Amino acid sequence: MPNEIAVDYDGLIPNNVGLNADPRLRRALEQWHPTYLDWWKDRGPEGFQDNLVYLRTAVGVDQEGWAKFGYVRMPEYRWGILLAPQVEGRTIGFGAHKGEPAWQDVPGEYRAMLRRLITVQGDTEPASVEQQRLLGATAPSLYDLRNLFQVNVEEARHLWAMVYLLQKYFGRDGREEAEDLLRRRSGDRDSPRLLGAFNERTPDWLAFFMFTFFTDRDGKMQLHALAQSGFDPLSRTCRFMLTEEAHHMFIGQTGVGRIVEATCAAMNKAGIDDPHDIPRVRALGVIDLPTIQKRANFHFSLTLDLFGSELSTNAANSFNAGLKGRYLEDQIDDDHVLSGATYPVLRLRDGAVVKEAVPALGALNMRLRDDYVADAASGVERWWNRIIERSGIDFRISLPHVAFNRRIGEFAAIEADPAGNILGAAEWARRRDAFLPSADDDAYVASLMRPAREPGQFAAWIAPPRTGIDNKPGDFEYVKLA
Ligand code: BYC
Repeated sequence: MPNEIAVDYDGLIPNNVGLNADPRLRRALEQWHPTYLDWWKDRGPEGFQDNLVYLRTAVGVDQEGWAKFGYVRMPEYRWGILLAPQVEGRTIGFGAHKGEPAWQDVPGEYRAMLRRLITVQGDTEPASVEQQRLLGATAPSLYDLRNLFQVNVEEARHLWAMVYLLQKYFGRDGREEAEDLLRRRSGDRDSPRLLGAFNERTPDWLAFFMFTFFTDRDGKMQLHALAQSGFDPLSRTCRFMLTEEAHHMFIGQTGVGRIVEATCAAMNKAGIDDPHDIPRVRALGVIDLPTIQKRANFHFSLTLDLFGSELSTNAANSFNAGLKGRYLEDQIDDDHVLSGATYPVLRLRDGAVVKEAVPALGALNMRLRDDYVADAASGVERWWNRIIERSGIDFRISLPHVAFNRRIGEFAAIEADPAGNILGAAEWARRRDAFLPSADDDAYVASLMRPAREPGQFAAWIAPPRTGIDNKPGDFEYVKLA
């Protein structure tokens, strides 16, 4: 039995899964490694591959001191396989197998379902790296450049986490899936990534921060649901991934927060109190609040699609099977089987949005999405609206209705405004640019994207952070460009 806290850091692949004692698996991963590096160089961050970047690397799995900081060239980053410690005597917490010992191997009857969940999760990780690959060229500071690369190397480590599961537990099928994870490409017409939002562009830094706020938060919710899994290796993997994920959302919430802060400060300095006076605000070289709202509308609605349909037999099956639980399943006070339970779901009935109680088992995607919406809404209040409020400007960023701009599920067939009023096609077309970023809005944001590359220098449209990474001072050289 490997020691599960100590990480073997000596071999090619740092790990706490006893890779040395499993030559077949080690060989499979070592064979995958060069293709992975080719993928990283080809589809990972454009440029900066030879620069030293001040990065965090996971070196342990105990809560205290699990990471170390230091200068690394990205291709030399130590992508490792790290599982949270095994919980002695852990049992399956929900579904038809509730109370049975957690599986240490793949339950044969659920093999296909489990492989699918792991593959979908795995696919999102390299997808996000691909989506963000061009942003380095326009980073608003070295601090932000470093944060981008931190997110990128850790999402890539999450790919390793899923590839480990596929290679260790799914034999030949798993190896093929692992190869396909490097073959699909975000946005590619012939071989796209599996989920919609991961084929969109991340064209600028506002999009990057919105993505890390909204879409990484879907990652948080889904990882929490998978961390409840009765398949113990998946649970342990996801628990450790969540440790890293928190920082990605921090980058999103503070990133947008810093943009909001720069806008409010510039408006106050210029004596502008109407946030809707867009030409005057833009003349200051900052991003007007209505454009930030429209970007939030876009990323939020796109991310809601990642939860799948409100009513889903896939979700019911994976819950019943004990593979994917609810958010914080182990803290919910019910039977964890959901026999006879109902859950309120928003549905489209005779052209109106109504709430209907449906069997809870079929509504698990909706439930996870509700938990997500609450989490995102509280982040918007705490991180963005508080800054606007303190500046005295009369504006609030709000999340649009869940029926707004949807492509998956109950509301895919209709158009609704951000308040949830259903619109006809003509009215939607006429008003669309008031709800979602227009070509003009995007062009304005794009015009601001010029790099700031001196230590301590920040683009005018974003405020500096309150504290540095690893408590470094404001003018710290997070990326050595020389
Ligand atoms: N786009 O029953 P349905 C992250 C498919 S993010 C395209 O409605 P289900 C990260 C679905 O696959 C978290 N297709 O939904 C964030 C199914 O196809 P099949 C990623 C979609 O299956 C930032 C069919 O429609 N992890 O980690 O209950 C940076 C009917 O599906 C979409 C996970 O998602 C879509 N948006 O739920 C880096 C967890 N939605 O199978 C990383 C694992 C649905 O019939 N995945 N479809 O061919 C899952 O739990 C589920 O697959 C989903 C879908 C929640 C995604």
